Amino acid sequence: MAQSESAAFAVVRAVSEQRLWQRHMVIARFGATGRGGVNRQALTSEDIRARKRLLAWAEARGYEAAVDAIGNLFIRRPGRDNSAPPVVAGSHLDTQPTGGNFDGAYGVLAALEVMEAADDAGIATERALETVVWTNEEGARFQPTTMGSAVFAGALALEAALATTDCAGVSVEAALAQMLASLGVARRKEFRFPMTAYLEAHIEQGPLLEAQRKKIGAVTGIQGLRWFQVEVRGQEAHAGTTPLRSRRDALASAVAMIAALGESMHDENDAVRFTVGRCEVFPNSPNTVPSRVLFTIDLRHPERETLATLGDPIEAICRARAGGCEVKVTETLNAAPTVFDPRIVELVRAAAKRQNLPSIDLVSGATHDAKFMAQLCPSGMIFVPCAGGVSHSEAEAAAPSDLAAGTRVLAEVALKLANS
Ligand code: HGY
Ligand code: MN
Ligand code: MN
Repeated sequence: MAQSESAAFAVVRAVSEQRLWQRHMVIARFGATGRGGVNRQALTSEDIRARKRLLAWAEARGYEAAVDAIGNLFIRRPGRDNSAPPVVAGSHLDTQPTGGNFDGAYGVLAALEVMEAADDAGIATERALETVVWTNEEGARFQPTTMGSAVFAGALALEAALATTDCAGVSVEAALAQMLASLGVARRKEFRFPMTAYLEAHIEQGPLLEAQRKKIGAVTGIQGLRWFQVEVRGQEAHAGTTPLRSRRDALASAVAMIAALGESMHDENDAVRFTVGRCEVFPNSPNTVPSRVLFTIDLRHPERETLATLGDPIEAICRARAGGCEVKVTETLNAAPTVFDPRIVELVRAAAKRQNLPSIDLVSGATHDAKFMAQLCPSGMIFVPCAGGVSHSEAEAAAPSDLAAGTRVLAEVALKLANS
């Protein structure tokens, strides 16, 4: 057996299900909602505390930590040849407001577990292994989603990201400065530094693996995604004295827009994913005609053409229902469908097969930081089942044995790439 294979298999055997699960339970405490889920939004004190806990585990192993200018955090286990590009694996620690304990956290903890299993197995790698925590993958507090990896990959300007504000008017720049000061990580990393490969373990956030009794998803790609913000500006007026015909009611116009958009997105095959997830009304008083509404659009589909056909008319549809209000439509993210490097996908399939884990190929309905990494280096993802396919919910659940199985596949693929 080749030395690199025996090294990979030794690390696979050293993966600890118990340590991995225990780490999830510790991270779950940061932002715990008391209803089984978590609210650990990007750059909040909960996000910072979770990162500090991760750093403490890393420091205990002597790993090196570094951050880049958007706060992406990298934890490095050196290799024999530290001039060679590392193999990087990871995901995100920020969550939705009513998030689960595995979306993101799993990919970070699985990557760290691979590094620690290599230590426990006494295995050195040719190339360094790095664990990455991407900043603001969820895009709940600050839009858009996958902000940290988009800036890293050059798909979003750092200045634009830093200027983004949350509902309370706090900027990414201010929140990031607070986090970096609190983390105290001195080393800095450049954007787009060379990597041998990028890997991300993640719960499927869909029903296929569980329904087909499979343990591993060899992810071949990610569906495309377009995010928009629509701002409607009308005129405040008295609810009791202002005739309807003379109103410029921002909410009435926004409702008409959303209804028309919903009709335009209708799809008999139910493949189109159209969501209006946020709607802010100002001044949000029962007896004042709303003067300002801001709502978001999340549009997804596996085909680039359909994303164009459905997404391009959005502005015109909104303007046609302005009802005397001003309308501003801003596209905050346009990510084409991603196809992962077939060599990485094949390594995932082969590792699952060797470890007797039933697997299927699948395209991710959820988006991930891996979509931007696929533009920079050979990238791929490993999915594990989650209960009922439920995610972005406090009911999100996964089995310790499934998380460990996915981590063992990650270990085999990462070690083969690090010693290839
Ligand atoms: O929105 C997504 O697909 C990801 O889970 N944040
Ligand atoms: Mn995620
Ligand atoms: Mn998510």
